[in-house]
Amino acid sequence: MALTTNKAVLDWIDEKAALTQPDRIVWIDGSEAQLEELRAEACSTGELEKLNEEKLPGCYLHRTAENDVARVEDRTFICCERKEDAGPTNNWMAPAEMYAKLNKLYDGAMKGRTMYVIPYSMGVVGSPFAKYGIELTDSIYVVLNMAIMTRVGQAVLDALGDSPDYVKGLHAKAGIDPENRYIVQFPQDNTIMSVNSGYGGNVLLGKKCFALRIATCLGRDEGWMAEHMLILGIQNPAGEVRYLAAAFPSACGKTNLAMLIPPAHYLEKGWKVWCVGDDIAWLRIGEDGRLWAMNPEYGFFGVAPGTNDKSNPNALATTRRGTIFTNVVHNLDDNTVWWEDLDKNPPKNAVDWKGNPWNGQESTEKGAHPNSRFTAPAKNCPCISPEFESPKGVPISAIVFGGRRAKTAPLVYQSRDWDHGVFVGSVMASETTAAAAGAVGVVRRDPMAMLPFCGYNMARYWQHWLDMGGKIAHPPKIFNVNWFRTDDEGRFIWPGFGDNLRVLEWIMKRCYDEVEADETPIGYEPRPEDIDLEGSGVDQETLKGLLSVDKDLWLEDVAAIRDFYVKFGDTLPKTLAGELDALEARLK
Ligand code: OXD
Ligand code: MN
Repeated sequence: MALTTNKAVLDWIDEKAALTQPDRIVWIDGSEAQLEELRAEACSTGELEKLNEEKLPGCYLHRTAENDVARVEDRTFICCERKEDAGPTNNWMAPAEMYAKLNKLYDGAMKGRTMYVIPYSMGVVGSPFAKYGIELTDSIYVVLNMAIMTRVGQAVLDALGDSPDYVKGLHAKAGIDPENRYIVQFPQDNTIMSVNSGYGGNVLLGKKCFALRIATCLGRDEGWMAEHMLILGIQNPAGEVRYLAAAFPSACGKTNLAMLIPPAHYLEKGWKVWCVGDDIAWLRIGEDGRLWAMNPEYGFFGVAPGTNDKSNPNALATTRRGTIFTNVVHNLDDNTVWWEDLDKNPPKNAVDWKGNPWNGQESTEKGAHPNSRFTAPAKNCPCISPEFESPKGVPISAIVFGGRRAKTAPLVYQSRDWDHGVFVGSVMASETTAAAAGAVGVVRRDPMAMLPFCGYNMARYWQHWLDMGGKIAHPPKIFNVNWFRTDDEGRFIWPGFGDNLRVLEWIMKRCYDEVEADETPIGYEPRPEDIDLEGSGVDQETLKGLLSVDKDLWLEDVAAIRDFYVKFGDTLPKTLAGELDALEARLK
């Protein structure tokens, strides 16, 4: 039975049901009883496996198809009327053409299946900052993941009332055919269509598709920002909590930073770090003229391999109950899960991510897929912020950009002002590591870590950033960090992980005018004596090296940035071209 009388919602569902032809339609009310029934049904068909209730209460294992293990950027489209509005960094097709193509793929795709109607909220239900969506899907796995990642159910429909203002999402697994897999955003219709995939990043439509791609367009039109950023609160010994939002390309330790545990010396003094979000921030200007950030999600969709008691004990603790694991190793001895680098004791009697028998003591093959995931409730996190459910979010003092650079970027620098900070974000880059296929050390530009997530022309998105700067009375200060400088043997110089708090402390002091800085051609840098190194194993000389700026390397980077900017032609904001010229002049 329908859970709403909202005509816009009912008409749209009728239309999509006529297209996909499911045998039945089930509305997700958000109750634990209904979710429990769905878990049982998924276990009975093998879609999920129930894990050891004592060791991992409420946890389940799922395997995707082998050809369906990651986001598919080459099959992700932004469909607006004019190609130029999608910009040079997005795949584009005209909406009419894409709808025609997709409608053929959805035609009868749910025959013999159930269509689940998931009403969900990005943000606290009822908050003026929340936005609502409805995802139609034929996958119980999607329903159960959405119920962890977002707030779902009747309360969302009640809050939506009769309004047609919601984001429409249609997902059908169809044949999981990679040749016909499409992840498509239609910003003008607030519509998302995903077909032929069952992998989280492609099918949990609230996440990248809505909260970033569609939301960037909403933010542009409504005067706010949707960003691929973690949100962190840093509590100093005086008990005062200051917040930052930070964007990093993948493989830069974003989840680890979001759940950072302070070094012993800081813990003794009374420092604490609170996680508000690990992936997405919606930023709005508050009545006080500051920028406020809220995490629109309700859970974490984290990469499992590499998560362990040392790298991220908070993330590991978060996954110990109510979690869905995807494509990890199944340990048959005690019906638990394992992944590479969880510990040094891989199970012998196990099943790998492909569903084959696997002996971790002997096999040379990886047991878990490198992109295997946990979907875990944010509230499980031992350091989840008391402000996590705050309807208006938290006030942001600093925005931090980062990347993985072996030599160029120093440990930390502060931008000269907002416009220069936008420039710093627009040229964000990371060097490829041996972990990824392809050449090592190749610089990939990933502006604001948004390259695959910006729902419109990236150059106009930069202009939106610049425009926002003019509207925020008390804008956050903007910084860049690089935890990944290496020595001549290729070893990391900075210890990273919890020790990154030493840098964040300096950043926060800068935001509150509590510390001086040295002006350099690239921005403001710490005086080495202003970073607390006690117990870090790093001495002041080494820190000086980490803060050094090699002008020749920077001039090479300036040339590379010019090449990158050329792609955007006339749409490139003049302010950014000016910032690049000014940087070059300062370096010379
Ligand atoms: C993610 C991503 O899964 O950025 O969060 O790819
Ligand atoms: Mn992400």
